[in-house]
Amino acid sequence: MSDGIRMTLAEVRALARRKLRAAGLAGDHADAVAETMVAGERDGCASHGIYRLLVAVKSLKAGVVVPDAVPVVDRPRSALVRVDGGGGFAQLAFARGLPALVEAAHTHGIAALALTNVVHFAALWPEVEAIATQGLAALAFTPSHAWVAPAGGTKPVFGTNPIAFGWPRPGGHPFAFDFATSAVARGEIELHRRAGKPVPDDWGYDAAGQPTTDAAAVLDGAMRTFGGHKGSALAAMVELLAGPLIGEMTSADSIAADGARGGSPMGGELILAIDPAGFLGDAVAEHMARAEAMFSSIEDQGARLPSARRYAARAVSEADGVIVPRALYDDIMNLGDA
Ligand code: NDP
Ligand code: PYC
Repeated sequence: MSDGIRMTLAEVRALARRKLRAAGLAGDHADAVAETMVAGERDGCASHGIYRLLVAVKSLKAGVVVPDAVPVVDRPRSALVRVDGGGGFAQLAFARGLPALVEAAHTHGIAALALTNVVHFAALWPEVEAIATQGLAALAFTPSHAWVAPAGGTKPVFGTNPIAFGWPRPGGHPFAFDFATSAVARGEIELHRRAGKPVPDDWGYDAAGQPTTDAAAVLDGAMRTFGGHKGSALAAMVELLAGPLIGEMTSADSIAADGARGGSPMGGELILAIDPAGFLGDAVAEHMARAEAMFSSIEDQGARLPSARRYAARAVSEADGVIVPRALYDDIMNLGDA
């Protein structure tokens, strides 16, 4: 096949692990990081699938990430869980904090998990999905690097600052969404640049502050928020909740700390988990049914739920595997082996 390589998910997982281990990442981190890349590729999220191998290896080679960091979990209050990731990738820190977050949410009705001192390059929906499958509503936020101009400006202040939400559904996949507060994830613009494709002229500005369709010029200039002032305010909220509130870096701090090494964002993530039984007690089933009625009223008119595309892609990938673009596959193979 000339334009892509078909791979099973097991092959994608093995490839990701091998390349991460070859780049010096400890085994437990390599396993956790590989899982999010497999999840992205499996669910048709190209910007956060196996493409992220190039990004993660770049961070490892640049010395931005501590390859053998040991996450340390503590409980500053009984409903608050904190994991100091020790400068490692966020995935293992999340995995180490998840059981305590779920337990605290079931105990108190609501709980928060702060990841600090982590390097973050991943999508957030695997995290809210993992929490929602345990019967909890979930919200997650993380800043990134200052790449995005506030509405009304043209100079980067915010990160691409995703917000993710998960809602448990009886007998089915959770309702979930996960999106950057920028017009599009930066990874999507990077994929346009790699493919030599123009971007829409409302995705960003060049370094002179002019709208442009040149992907490379947007990457060197400033991205735009989605929804004008609304996305801009949400981006600021993410900076505050997953930055100063948990003693962590803003996106401006992160890009300054990177010092032009080109690594992934450093800093924190805030994750909230809410147990519906906390407010509802025995009436949970009745009110969850009302949520289901709302989902039906969306779908019954032909609109789709967020994540419906992703779950459909998942079913196909699990049966047939995925197709990795040839140029990306070649770049991954050129990363070197142990
Ligand atoms: P998209 O615009 O691709 O998707 C946003 C969400 O909207 C998804 O949940 C998607 O569901 C849903 N959606 C899309 N179209 C429709 C529709 N027609 N009807 C209903 N729902 C719809 O996301 P972004 O480009 O903004 O972000 C991509 C990823 O990048 C995210 O996973 C995010 O976490 C990640 N990211 C990570 C960052 C980090 O710092 N770690 C920074 C920025 C982004 P579906 O998937 O089913 O299409
Ligand atoms: O695509 O904007 C992005 C992104 C930033 C960090 C991880 N992904």
